[in-house]
Amino acid sequence: MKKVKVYKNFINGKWVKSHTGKTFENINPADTTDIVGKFQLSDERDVNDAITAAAEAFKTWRLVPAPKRAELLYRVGQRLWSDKEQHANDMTREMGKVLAETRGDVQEAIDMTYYMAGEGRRSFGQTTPSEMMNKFCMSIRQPLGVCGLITPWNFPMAIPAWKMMPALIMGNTVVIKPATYTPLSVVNLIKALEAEGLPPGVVNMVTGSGGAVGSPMMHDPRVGCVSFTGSTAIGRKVSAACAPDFKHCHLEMGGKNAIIVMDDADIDLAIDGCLWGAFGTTGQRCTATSRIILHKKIYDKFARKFVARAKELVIGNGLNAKTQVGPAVSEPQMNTVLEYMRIGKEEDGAKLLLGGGRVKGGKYNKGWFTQPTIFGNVTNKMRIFKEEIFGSVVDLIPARSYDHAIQLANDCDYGLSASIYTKDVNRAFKAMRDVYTGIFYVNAPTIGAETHMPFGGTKHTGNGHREACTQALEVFSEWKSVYIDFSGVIQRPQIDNQ
Ligand code: UN1
Repeated sequence: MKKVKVYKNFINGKWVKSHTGKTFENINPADTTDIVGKFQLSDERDVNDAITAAAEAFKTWRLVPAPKRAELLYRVGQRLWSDKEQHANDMTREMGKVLAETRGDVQEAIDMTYYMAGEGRRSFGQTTPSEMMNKFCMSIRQPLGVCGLITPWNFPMAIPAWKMMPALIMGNTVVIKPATYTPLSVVNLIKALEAEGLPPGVVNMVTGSGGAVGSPMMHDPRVGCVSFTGSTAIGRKVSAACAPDFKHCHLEMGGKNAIIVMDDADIDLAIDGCLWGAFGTTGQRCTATSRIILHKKIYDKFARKFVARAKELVIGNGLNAKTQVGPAVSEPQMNTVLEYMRIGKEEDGAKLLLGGGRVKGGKYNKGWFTQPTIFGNVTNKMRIFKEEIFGSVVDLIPARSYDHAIQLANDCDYGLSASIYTKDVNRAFKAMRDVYTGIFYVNAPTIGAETHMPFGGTKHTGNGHREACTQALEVFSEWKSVYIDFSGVIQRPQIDNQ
């Protein structure tokens, strides 16, 4: 038998074992006989070590000039780019999504690294006149200290980079808890930082469960900021844990993203978009398309063509170049998706148009494969309309009119991403205004956000913050307003100048 590699935690610049002496296995979801590695099953003692190291490193890292911090990030971006193929292979093995997409994931990490490196020479504040004579006003950003990052398995390198790079460029230090299904991609990211000379303690990684690692991290008073991407249920707990100390708390949670296809849309273009939005990444994106709202005039035509195209999707191991849809990330995730397929079949009035179960037989038995599944005649009363599934299931929902379509799109607890397919520019602008989400697309699917645009959602998707772009800097810094009085006399604003 092949020897399984054991990976360690990264604390204070060293790769160390957990205090528990225990490990957990990282298993390839396309082939469960393939063990990707063993990782430390850590507990609060390891978290404590990591926070101590990060708090110590903060004393010096915060004083490194931001353009110098940026130079390190530029080098890290270049290194990730050179090693992209290896990182993509590792990621497909641990997460399951196809190689083209894991290359995209690494690229998104590179994009964010370069973008935030650029902020090293910007991080603009304001200078503004004072209302007093001989006095100067400016605002500057200051770091928060130790940032605790809790990252998901669906974008195993991109999302850690989304959080880590703005935290670092602002002068914070980091403790990261990677998702238990995909820690290798975070190890790869950290190795790039280490190889480029990151000082000890500036970034620390502790692997393990949410309860044993994430929870002590978010409760520790030395942590100034927690950034979390994951489910709304866990996000609520993170929010509650941060509240007593008023920590910065950034939450990026669920979605139930809708594409509206109007009667004047280019139907083939819309079908391409809906296939990619719904079944790309096996539907395991927060931004995945899970509701397709169709104007009644084109409902039948769209449904027929869409089902025919979805039937042709090639399901399999993401390492195979022909594969279009990989497995679910894990057995529990597959079971959740299968449960929603069962619920859908029992919903009163919904019609199963395609799929509805596990892909079985031959090589598929070794992995967690679910069929691309389409339900027709879905209404807003149904659970499959309302609840996030995070898998290869999509609803077709008939709408009477534009107004009805908008009402259906908004009739949802989440508000991450939405889209409209139409050739009518007036309608496109109206929809852009009327759909209450953080991201909106015209004639493109709900997935595919770029790193220099704010990323996040309304309602139960988020708590008002945004990742990416300069908005991410707000999460990882505090403003300080500075007044410099060079008059040599006491000056009282609002009093002496009236
Ligand atoms: C996510 O699913 O959590 O916009 C992130 C997209 C990707 C990021 C998705 N760039 O689909």
